[in-house]
Amino acid sequence: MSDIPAVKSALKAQVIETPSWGYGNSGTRFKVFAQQGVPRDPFEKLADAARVHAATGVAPLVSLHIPWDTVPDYGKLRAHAEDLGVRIGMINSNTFQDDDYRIGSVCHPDPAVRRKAIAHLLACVDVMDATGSTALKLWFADGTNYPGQDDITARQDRLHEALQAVYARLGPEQRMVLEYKFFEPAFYTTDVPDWGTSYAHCLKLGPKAKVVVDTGHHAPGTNIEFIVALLLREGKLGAFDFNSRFYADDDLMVGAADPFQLFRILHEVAKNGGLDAANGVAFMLDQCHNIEAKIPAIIRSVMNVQEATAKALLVDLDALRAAQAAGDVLGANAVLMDAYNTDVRPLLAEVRQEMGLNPDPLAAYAATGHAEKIIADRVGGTQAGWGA
Ligand code: LRH
Ligand code: MN
Ligand code: MN
Repeated sequence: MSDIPAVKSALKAQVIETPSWGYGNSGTRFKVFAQQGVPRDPFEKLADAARVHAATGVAPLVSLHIPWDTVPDYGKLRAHAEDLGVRIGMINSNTFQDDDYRIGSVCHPDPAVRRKAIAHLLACVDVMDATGSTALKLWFADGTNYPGQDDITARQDRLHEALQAVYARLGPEQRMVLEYKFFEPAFYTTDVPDWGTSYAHCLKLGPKAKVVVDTGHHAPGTNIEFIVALLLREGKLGAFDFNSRFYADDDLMVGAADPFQLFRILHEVAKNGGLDAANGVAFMLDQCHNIEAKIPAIIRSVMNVQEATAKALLVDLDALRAAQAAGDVLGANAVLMDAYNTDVRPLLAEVRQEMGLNPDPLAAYAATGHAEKIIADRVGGTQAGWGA
């Protein structure tokens, strides 16, 4: 049987980080649908993120993307976040939106382009210093489109050199996480296509470098929970970028496409100590909300992660291990399915009430009138950064 007070305190302690770009306008390469009331600058993105935290109580960190969230004074941005009751989370680098990066950034054959890309990554560490952020998130669009276009091995060497330069710049409390993605925008080779490549680089760099698992970055049918279990076992799971995919990097709301997969992932996390703060795994959303209202969609996403986490925490591990040891295939599967099929919404409502929150975060947000106020106050919101 599960220890309900322990489950509740784990749920209260969970931190889910929201992405600044999720609050801005976004779209596909076909169309960006502008919504009314979206933030016009990073300060307003933080204000919206603070609303998500106020409604859910578990989203105090906001991830920034540089240069999408460039401001003249990061100290001021940090103070603004703290005034709102939130903090700056991971700093995401961006070496994919400059003409110079047409055939790569840190893996580019021209050393001058590589130097420019590395300078950006180091500037991101400066932003960490100024905002109090403790993690740099790296994702590289680098790769090739045609066989023979560049040397696969030489590109790995260039990647290592760049990563090492950034690693050396990290302060004692800072770390870096390296994200992989199997394709897009490159279609023949990608320089960090999978967890194995990211892991190999992080291992070489040292303990401050870990792997990011973006749930949308795998080929269909990939067993993501296996990757998660393995990385946790090796002490190399740094962060999640949560989202849902039906086809490729869809960036839809986490838990919308496949809540069972999210549960299976969180079962591995919960079972293997990944929820313990000491393990340092960051639970981030990396989503965009092209056609739905953004703040409610982010609240819903936070709730989806909480529901999957609650179910994972309800797995009767003693019964599971006993069934596994006895070779009871159906019995073991039934233990897992019992937890998955539990309606955890009443439990989460209780958790929220005990935290002094409205048990229904979406209703709590709607009651604030913020949605109407931003439509009236903000004209000409900014784009999240891509999809123009
Ligand atoms: C790349 C990615 C990466 C970027 C974000 C905007 O597809 O997942 O994390 O920083 O999208
Ligand atoms: Mn991502
Ligand atoms: Mn992505």
